Amino acid sequence: MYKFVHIADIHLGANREPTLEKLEIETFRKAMDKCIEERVDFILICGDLFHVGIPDLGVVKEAVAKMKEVKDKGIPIYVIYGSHDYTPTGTSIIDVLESAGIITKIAKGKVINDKLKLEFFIDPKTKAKLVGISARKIGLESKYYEILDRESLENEDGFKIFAFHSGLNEFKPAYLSQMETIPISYLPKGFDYYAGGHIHDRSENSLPGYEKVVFPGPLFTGYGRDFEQTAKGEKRGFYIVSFSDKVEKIEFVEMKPFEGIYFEYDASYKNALQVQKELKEKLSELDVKDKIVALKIKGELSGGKTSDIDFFQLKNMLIENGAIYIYLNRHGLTSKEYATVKIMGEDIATIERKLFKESISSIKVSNESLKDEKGALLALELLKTLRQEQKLNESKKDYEARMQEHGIGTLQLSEVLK
Ligand SMILES: [Mn+2]
Repeated sequence: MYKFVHIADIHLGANREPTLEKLEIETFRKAMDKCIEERVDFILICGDLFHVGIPDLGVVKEAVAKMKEVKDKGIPIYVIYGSHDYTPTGTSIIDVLESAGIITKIAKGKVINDKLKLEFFIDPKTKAKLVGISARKIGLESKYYEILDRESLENEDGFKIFAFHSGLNEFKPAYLSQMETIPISYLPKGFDYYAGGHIHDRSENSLPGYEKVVFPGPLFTGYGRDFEQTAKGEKRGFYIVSFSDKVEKIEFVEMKPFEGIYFEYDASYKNALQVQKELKEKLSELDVKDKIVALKIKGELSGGKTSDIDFFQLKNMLIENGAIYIYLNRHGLTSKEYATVKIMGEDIATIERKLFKESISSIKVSNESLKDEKGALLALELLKTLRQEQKLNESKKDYEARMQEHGIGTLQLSEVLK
């Protein structure tokens, strides 16, 4: 019997805060050590290995050192691109690591006569046949699925794994109702295992023709919701799949990235002073030693401003009591007296998406791709591009040129400007 690891959404480099940065890479190292210890035959990473396509070299160095160790033990690492691994210019760290022989991309194919023909990659040791579709930018991969030649994939014999980085309509978590997903019928039928990524909730699913459709969820991310869920006790980790000519066992391996504690507080019908006092009392009673504390403060204050609550002092108190990091979510906290917040959401990404969606209808444009949902997605994509910081040793001129190039790439203007 053979074993492979299915892991996704690792998001290395998502955290810039030193404590979290350290925990993030440590969790990755532990996961890789577990793969070595379990003597798995190969590792399959279903997208979002890094948080951005061109990550900070510090995190690349740490990750490469560990992956090299895994590879030197005879365990190959196979990957597909995730939505975060994508860069507008086309070359991402994933491509660099493939050139260096650290990882192997398994999503390879060609468009022949308007049909996307995928090539199976055969793992030399186990003869498992892997094939997949990478994510590109938001939603764009659905175009690939529309023209995918499923028949030739379905007709192939042997032990087959399909890797993908997309949400599926049939298994969409409620909180992602706005996310663009694809119908499961886009995937070829009858594979032995469907290795998913992109959805940050763990799930094992099955439908006729599609047995064993699995999402491992994230290992450790910088997203607020993920932090809250982990602090609440949601298990993080990856799958070890044992197989012969079919899947024999699917086992979830927990990697506890940190000890967490979740605290939720409703400030409704209280004024800022009362809230401050009550929070101080309640928070001082928590056992926070060596834990990450996820605080969710919500509700509408009956008096005072939200800024009257001294969160800095509260955070400091928790740190003094031994907490290693405080994640504070007060996006849902408003004030009756100063009701200025119109857009609400769980985290920054949701707020941005809602803001763009709501604002786009008031803007007059003639170009179809700038309108409605499409326009909002493009705006989000552009924001993501423009958020990149100037790199150390990068001159202002080079930075400007890089941003311009990425901007043009994102807006797909290169053809127009040629
Ligand atoms: Mn992800």
